[in-house]
Amino acid sequence: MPPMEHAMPIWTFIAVLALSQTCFARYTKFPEGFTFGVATAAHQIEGAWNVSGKSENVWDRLSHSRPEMIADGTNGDIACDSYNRYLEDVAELAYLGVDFYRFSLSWARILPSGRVDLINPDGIRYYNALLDALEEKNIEPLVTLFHWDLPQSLQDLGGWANPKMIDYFRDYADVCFREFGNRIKSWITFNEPYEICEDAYGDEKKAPAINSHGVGNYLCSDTLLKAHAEAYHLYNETYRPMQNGKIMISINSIWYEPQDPENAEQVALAEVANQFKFGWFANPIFTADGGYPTVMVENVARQSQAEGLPKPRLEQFDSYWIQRIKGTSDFLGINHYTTHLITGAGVDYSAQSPSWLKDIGAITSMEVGGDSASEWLRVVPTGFGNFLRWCKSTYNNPAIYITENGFSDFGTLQDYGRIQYFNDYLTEILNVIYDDGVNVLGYTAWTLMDNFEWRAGFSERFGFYYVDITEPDRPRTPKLSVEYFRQLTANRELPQDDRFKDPSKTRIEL
Ligand code: PNW
Repeated sequence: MPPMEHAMPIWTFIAVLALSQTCFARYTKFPEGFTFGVATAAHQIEGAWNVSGKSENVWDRLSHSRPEMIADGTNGDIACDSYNRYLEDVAELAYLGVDFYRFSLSWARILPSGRVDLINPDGIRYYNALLDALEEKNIEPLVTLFHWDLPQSLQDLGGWANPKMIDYFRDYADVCFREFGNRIKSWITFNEPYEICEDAYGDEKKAPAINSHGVGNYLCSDTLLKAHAEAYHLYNETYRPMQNGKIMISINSIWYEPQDPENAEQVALAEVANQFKFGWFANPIFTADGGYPTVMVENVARQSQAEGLPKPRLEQFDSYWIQRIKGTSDFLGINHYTTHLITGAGVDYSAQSPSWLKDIGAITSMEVGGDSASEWLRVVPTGFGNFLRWCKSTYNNPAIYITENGFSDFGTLQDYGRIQYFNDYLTEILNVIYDDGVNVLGYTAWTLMDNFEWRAGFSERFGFYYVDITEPDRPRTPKLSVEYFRQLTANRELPQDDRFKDPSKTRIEL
């Protein structure tokens, strides 16, 4: 056959060039010093819910007393059995090649009464054993103090709606810093304050499902932000000089974008929604003025007045607390999964009265991006890039760690959807780092293995490893994404390997 028949016609060559501009990532290599990790949370993986001195927490209570509230009726009694199988966890982490492991401490395991009158030696032993195993594999711990599993005894006193929780949290943090701070150099106080305050107190999407909409959510945020600040100051003044670590908070965003970027009303409302969602907790800590976002204080005041209340349901912090809360995080910890749209002004019909949603005064829509197994999780990588640029400009170019990002499916081992999600979201990180100078220092994938996904039980799966919960020894099977992430951490570069591309997706044939 004459060689010419193999040559590429010029128009094909041009098409390939054009495609490479639009379809392929412009940047693939992560900057020097950028770190990778994966995350879990105690209640979602540990199990051993009532052994070795651990007491009941709010998720034990909800899943036992109201199992119909959990999609598949499961609970965290055994979960992934990490209390017994933590060495398997660490072996998997080592295989993934991560720099750090983000996990959380179970308050009810360390302090069964919730208070410091009794420190449970088995709880301390368990976390020390996990820390030993991580140290042996050279994996840095990044430890969350509170990932939603409040001791039920403290919930019985009102939980985060009770201002006394500021002291209880500080005391709990004190025990953790003292017991583990010689080897934990990175702390997170709270995981996702919005989900705690809005979902668990303002709604019933999370335990303890108080559903005090428009009231309990704001009582919670007052307490939680003060508790965070007190833990920060305790660390900063008492422990940092000896232990030399860092401490931050992880805030979740659903990023809101206008459905029509040309529509000025939608653009303005999207900003209001972002202030209500992310700014609620970020503004008090990461802005120069501090305090709750002005638009939030004003909107709630207006609504409260219309409701005939003598005082607004949310009030600005006084000047003491504004100062005390401001600047209390060494990094901006971001959990990000998804973007939703704002379609216009008005009261969302799903909004109860009063409520956070009604206080915003905007209509939201999820008609954007690709599907996942979770109703709320739409795949919109460009939203992530836009959100990170907004963080840079809104919070004066903070140092950022992505402390969670991930994708749910129903448990397939050939998890091309997850790989594509990671690849596209990581591409956005590279773009904002190199094109916009956003200071992202590290990335945490959610999650090591399929685990107890709160009210979704085990019906939505976010893990690198598939976990068979019908087997007593909870066997874990690597999904294809394990290989993807392993290649990423080994080369510090987005993997280009064809085997990570979904063969069922139509390819452009040249
Ligand atoms: C996080 N959203 O929750 C939690 O930190 C994890 O414990 C959880 O398993 C994981 O994400 C997956 O759900 C979120 O609506 C809940 O954007 C809701 C949202 C994001 C994260």
